[in-house]
Amino acid sequence: MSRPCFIALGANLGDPVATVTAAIVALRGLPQAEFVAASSLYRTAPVGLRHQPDFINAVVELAAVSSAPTLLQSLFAIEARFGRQRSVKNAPRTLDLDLLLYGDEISDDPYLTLPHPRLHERAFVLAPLAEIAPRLLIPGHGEVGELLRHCADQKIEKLLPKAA
Ligand code: PH2
Ligand code: MG
Ligand code: MG
Repeated sequence: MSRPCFIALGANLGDPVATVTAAIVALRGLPQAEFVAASSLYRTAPVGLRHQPDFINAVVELAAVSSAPTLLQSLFAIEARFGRQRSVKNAPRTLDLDLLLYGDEISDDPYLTLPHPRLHERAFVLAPLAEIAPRLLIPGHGEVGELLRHCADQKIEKLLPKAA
């Protein structure tokens, strides 16, 4: 049985548009999950650590057949392939892949908290998520579209698709 799962992509070092675009291709190729949908790319102001470049963000939906920890390992492997180095929390990064939701699984394990503990308050996650799943319910918080309306003060801009 497969589970609907949602992955947030974020990048703000190097060429973030190229990286996020290539990371979506990498997620499509994961053997343990089927691709369902990808959002547009968004340019977003940094949340948390302020003085760093704007981010490019997007969200992908997969139908996963592996367990959540196994999927997470695959996400770490893709991050590493794109040169991710871990330093301080919220530091600039070449690629960040966060597992937002894994079916209706709820977990307070600090290694993998589900749903992602801050997703309901971040426009850079909610706007791309609302594009592909506006009625999705975030357990304990409510509907994605409604949560996004509460983040109207956060600066985000949808990028136009590149002309062929
Ligand atoms: N990721 C963070 C912290 N702040 N801000 C934006 N705009 N986009 C991100 O992806 C992001 C962030 C931690 O992962
Ligand atoms: Mg993150
Ligand atoms: Mg992360």
